[in-house]
Amino acid sequence: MLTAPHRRLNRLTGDWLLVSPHRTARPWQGQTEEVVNERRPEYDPNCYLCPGNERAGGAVTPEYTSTYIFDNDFPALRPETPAGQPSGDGPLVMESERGICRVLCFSPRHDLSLGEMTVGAIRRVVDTWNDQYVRLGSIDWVRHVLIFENRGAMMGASNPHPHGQIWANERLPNEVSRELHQQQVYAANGSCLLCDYLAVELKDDERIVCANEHFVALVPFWANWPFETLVLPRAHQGALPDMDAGERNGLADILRRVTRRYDKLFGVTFPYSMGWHQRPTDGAPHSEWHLHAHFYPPLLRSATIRKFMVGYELLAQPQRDITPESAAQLLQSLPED
Ligand code: H2U
Ligand code: ZN
Repeated sequence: MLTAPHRRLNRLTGDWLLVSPHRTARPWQGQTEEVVNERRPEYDPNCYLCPGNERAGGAVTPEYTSTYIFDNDFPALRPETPAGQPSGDGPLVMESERGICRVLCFSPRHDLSLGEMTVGAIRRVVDTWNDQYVRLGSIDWVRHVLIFENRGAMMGASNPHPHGQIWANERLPNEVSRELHQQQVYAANGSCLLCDYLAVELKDDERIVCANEHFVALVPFWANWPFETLVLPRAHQGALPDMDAGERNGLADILRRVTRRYDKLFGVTFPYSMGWHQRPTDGAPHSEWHLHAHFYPPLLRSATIRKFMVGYELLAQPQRDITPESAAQLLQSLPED
């Protein structure tokens, strides 16, 4: 692997990433903070996601025992928005956008994170994701369903109770459009981008974090965030409904293992944004699309020192010092229990 400064192509987005491996030795006099690792109660009377509590706006979260899904009380998108009308061809362009925003509680327990739940409990989260993808995706105007989780205050999560969000909308979001284009271009040569990529990763065995019979978690060759991972099925599947019961258990297992490793890395519940990229629900078959999840964690070198996407990253292109290979080795060396 190159030790000189180099750039790598993100095959999923088409973006270049700058890698500067020699720079990891530079002195650090930046941000340092105290680690606060407080234990949360199983039930918090002030948490709007705990069973039986009132939410902002007056709705009451019921006494749920497994997962619980509800329409976001402060949705970014609304289903009743009128269908989009482009506003002319001048420099100012806008369109209305319809959508549905939901919140999913992973567990009634306030104190658990995904990695602390049992495989069986995570499987119920997987089944709820699947059910929501099918239901929302079958609405005629919904072309894309994004299932994601913001974990930790550092990533903007509003509450430590284990939960995620689902946004379904009328048009493909930017990231998904880019990935769709890249996968379509690659598929024109007769094979799947992520199937081919996974085969190379399994052969190289340099960036694999953990794997089971059905899923592989790895630090992508083109990873932008220091401890970014990509979780993908070994089989060519485009969305959660393509998977059978055994594969869904495999998915629950790999999610538990990845998040447990993350939590061990700096000794804190690891902050991240995680989300599923599934095939669009626009009615086309999308045989080019390979289901995957991205984990984007902001931490760089400790529980509080994060990577900032500033300066060069904001104005030019992403850049990293610690290589994807060394990040993968670190994550791979951690225990899961
Ligand atoms: P985040 O923690 O990822 O921000 O997700 C929590 C969502 O919960 C957020 O989108 C919604 C917020 O709008 N919410 C409710 O729907 N009801 C509430 O009582 C508070 C927050
Ligand atoms: Zn709670």
